[in-house]
Amino acid sequence: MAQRIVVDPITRIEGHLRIEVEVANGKVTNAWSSAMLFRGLEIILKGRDPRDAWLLTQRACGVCTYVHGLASIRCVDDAVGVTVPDNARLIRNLLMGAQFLHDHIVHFYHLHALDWVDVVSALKADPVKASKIANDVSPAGNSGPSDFKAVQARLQKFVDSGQLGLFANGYWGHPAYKLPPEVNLIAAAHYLEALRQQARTARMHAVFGAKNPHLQSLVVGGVSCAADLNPDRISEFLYLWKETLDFVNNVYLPDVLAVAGFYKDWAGIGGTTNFLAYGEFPQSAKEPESLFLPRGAIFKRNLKKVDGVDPAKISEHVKHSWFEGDKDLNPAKGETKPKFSKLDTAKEYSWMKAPRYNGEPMEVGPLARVLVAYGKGHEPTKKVVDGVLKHLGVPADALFSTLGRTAARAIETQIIAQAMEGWIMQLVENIKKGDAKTFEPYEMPDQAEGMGLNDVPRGALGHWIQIKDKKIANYQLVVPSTWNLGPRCAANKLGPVEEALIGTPVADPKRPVEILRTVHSFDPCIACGVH
Ligand code: NFC
Repeated sequence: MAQRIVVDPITRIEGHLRIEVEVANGKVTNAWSSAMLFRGLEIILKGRDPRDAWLLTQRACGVCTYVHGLASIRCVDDAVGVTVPDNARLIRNLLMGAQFLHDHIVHFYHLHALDWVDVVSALKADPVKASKIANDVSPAGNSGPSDFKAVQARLQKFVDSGQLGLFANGYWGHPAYKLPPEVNLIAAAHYLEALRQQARTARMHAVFGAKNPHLQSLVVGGVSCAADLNPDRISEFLYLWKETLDFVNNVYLPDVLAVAGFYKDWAGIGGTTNFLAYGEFPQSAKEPESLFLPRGAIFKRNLKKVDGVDPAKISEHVKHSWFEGDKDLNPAKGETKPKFSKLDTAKEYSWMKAPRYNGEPMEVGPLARVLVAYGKGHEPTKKVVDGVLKHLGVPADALFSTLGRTAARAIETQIIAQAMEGWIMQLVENIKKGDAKTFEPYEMPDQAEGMGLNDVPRGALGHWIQIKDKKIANYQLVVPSTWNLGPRCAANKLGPVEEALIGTPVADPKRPVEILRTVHSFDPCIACGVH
């Protein structure tokens, strides 16, 4: 007989998410994803100066702290018709690159790893054996047995105190955990190391953005950190970038591969059907042609055909959401009229709208970006993806899964980190030539429309603005977590996370760690998603 399980709230995410599933014969047969908070940024923005929109929208989130700032600035750049100088493009790319590195390291170690790693089991590990395994996985990332012993002692202290602190309330000892104690110990040690590394990585934002979270250096027409284009600041950025790149190469990617080797069954669980990437990192003023990570849409998992993206095909549905009406609107003409009733999975059950592309639900995020790039034959992506598939001994089809999504995030972290070196060097070359321009003047029109498309850690992000009398007449955000975690649409098609959950095994309905694995693999941010 089918049984309903509710996980509310899902923790180790940003914001408040409720997941309800139906389980029959040990597998999920139906799922509902509910965002349980409302923000109202689109309403707050009305009537304000378009130049302030980025400061307000950046507050949509403290995790992807920069991305709404950039989406908004690009949207207003588009509305006023300004092309930013090369240095501004490069600084914006470097800040966005730093955002990806920070976000993905935090996601893997601090938000997702404990779905796969049993920290309590690490107490049983042999530190000498752990060090030997760590050496086989990545000699450069290895610590000696005494370091592993010290980590074990720290963990033992947590356990003995009866207060597991940051490891509290895990499903420790659950049969779905498959790692040997030594690999659990390595991962637990790297969890702690990543806490230090993410703080270092975040400092890249402080170099050209004054602080993190919520950077200060964007302006319509460019960037305002002109005084920071000097050798000291650039070297500081370069140092932090190199330290992070080493961590990604020697610790993060090897850890993901080592853990994935024990969970290959998850290469057949948690997949979706359609994928959308706006692409990111313009390499010139020409978009989308110059984007380092390409733009594209994939339907029915067909990697041989990557379609272009037409923003006119985007719409947001509200039939199953707590909003007035039942129109499916393109965001250029979107509306935000909240109307709460009650949670009813047969009717309305979320504060998120349901974005659709050409009427279809689309997964966005690392997996979508990697698939689009791979399908388009993007060389840096092909090289890393083929290496990972070969290492794990799985076919490309394995990417359409929970494991594929988690691997794609690590894969793109390495690809983006490597590409950042070129952008830093271009900046240096420009300055050496005497080009220090960071801003292009513009006139605010009385009336205009604009659109800013970004691809950000959790996926495709778009902002749309209408300006009237030099003020914001309408503003809409269509956000990665809304694409991934939104509810059913007018045609009752499931949202991507709802689809991905179908077929997930659940060994113990009281401790549904398997549900967390798939939900966390999307790295949900409900604060962004409801904005
Ligand atoms: Ni918050 Fe996000 C932005 C989301 O749009 N979803 O990367 C993104 O948060 O993390």
